[in-house]
Amino acid sequence: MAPSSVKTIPMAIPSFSMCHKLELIKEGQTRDPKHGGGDDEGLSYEFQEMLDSLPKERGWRTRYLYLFQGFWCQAKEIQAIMSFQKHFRSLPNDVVLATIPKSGTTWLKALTFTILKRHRFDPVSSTTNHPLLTSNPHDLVPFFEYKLYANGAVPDLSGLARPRTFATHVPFGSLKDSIEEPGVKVVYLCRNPFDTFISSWHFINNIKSESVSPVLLDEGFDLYCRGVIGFGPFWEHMLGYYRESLKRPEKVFFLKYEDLKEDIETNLKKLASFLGLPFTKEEEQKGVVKAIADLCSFENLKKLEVNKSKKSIKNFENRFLFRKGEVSDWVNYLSPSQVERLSALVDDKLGGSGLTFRLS
Ligand code: PAP
Repeated sequence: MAPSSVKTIPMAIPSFSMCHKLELIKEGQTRDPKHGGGDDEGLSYEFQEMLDSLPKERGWRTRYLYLFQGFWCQAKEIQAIMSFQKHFRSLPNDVVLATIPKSGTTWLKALTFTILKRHRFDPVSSTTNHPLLTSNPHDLVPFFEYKLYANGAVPDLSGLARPRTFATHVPFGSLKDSIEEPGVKVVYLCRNPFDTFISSWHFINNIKSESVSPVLLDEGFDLYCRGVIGFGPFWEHMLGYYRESLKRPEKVFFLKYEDLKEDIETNLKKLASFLGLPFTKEEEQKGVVKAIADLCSFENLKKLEVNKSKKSIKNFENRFLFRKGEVSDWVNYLSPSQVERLSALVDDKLGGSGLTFRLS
C-alpha cells in the first residue's frame, strides 16, 4: 500500500494578520496570471506569496493543488475560504450541508431544501411551481466557497430566509469555529471512496480548463490514494465529520449515499427529525416523504431543462452533475490491483473507526 505522503507535511495556516492584510490589498496589485499556471489570475502579490509558501502538487483541473490548513485546495478556493472563515457569522438554526466533492452534494441540497421548505412549496400538490423544477440545487443552497465568498467577497447574509441553508466542501476542522453557535446544524453526506473517485475522475475531465492536460485514470488514482484531491485526503474528511457526529449527534448528522439509495424514505424521516421538522403522521399518510424522494431523484432532476442546458456554478454546465447516480460503477473502471490498493488504504485509514461502506 502506498504510504501517505501528506502525513509528514506540516500544516500551513495563514495567520489572522495575513488574512487582514489580504483585505487591504488594492485591486490591480496582481502578478502575471501565468505565474502559477493561470489558476491564480487576479490574485494579489501577497496572496501569491502565501500560496508559494504552501506545499503543492499537480492539480486535477487547475495546475496546482495547495496544502492549506491540512487539506488540498485550489488557489481561488483558499481565497474564498479565508474570507468565509473571517467574515461568516452563524445564526441559530442555520443548516450547513457538508460533503467532499462527488459524494452526492447536489442530491443532499435538493432533499434538504425540499424538506425545509415543504410548507411553502408543497412537494405533493404543487410540483408544477416547485423551485427545483426551474433551479439547480446549487442555486437553492449556495456554497460558501464557490458562491458566497468567492473571489474574497464579503456578502450580507442577514436578509436570507430562515433557516438559512448553506453548503461547503471544507473539512470539519476548517468549519468548526463557524458553526459553534447553539442551534446551528451540520449534515454530512459521504459516499464509498471507490465510486467517489470514479465520479470525480469523470467530472474533472469533463470540466477542466483546456490548458490543463487530462488526468489519466492511473494518475488520478495514484493522487487520490495519496490523498491529493480537492478537500482531501478523503479519509481525513470523512473521519473529521464522522467522529464529530458520534461526539455531538445533535450537532452533526452523518449520512451515506449508499444508504440513501437503499432506503430513501427512512433516511428522509431521520433527516427531517434532525433538522427539527419531523414529518407528521398526516404528512406521511399524504405521501409527502415519497413525493420528496421522487422530486429529488436522479431520474427526475437529470431530465429537467435547467439541469440539461444551464450553468449554476461558474466554469461548468449543470449536466455534468448528473452522470449515472449509481452505486458500484467503479467495477467498470478499476483494475484488480487498484481495487486491492484502495481496499488496503480504506482498511488502514478507516479500520477500527466504525465507518464502513457498502460497495455494491
Ligand atoms: P459536487 O460535489 O460537485 O456538487 P455531487 O453532487 O456531490 O457533485 O456528485 C455528483 C454525483 O452525484 C454524480 O455521481 P456519478 O458520477 O457516480 O453519476 C451524480 O450522478 C450523482 N447525483 C447527482 N444527483 C443525484 C441524485 N438526485 N440522486 C443520486 N445521485 C445523484
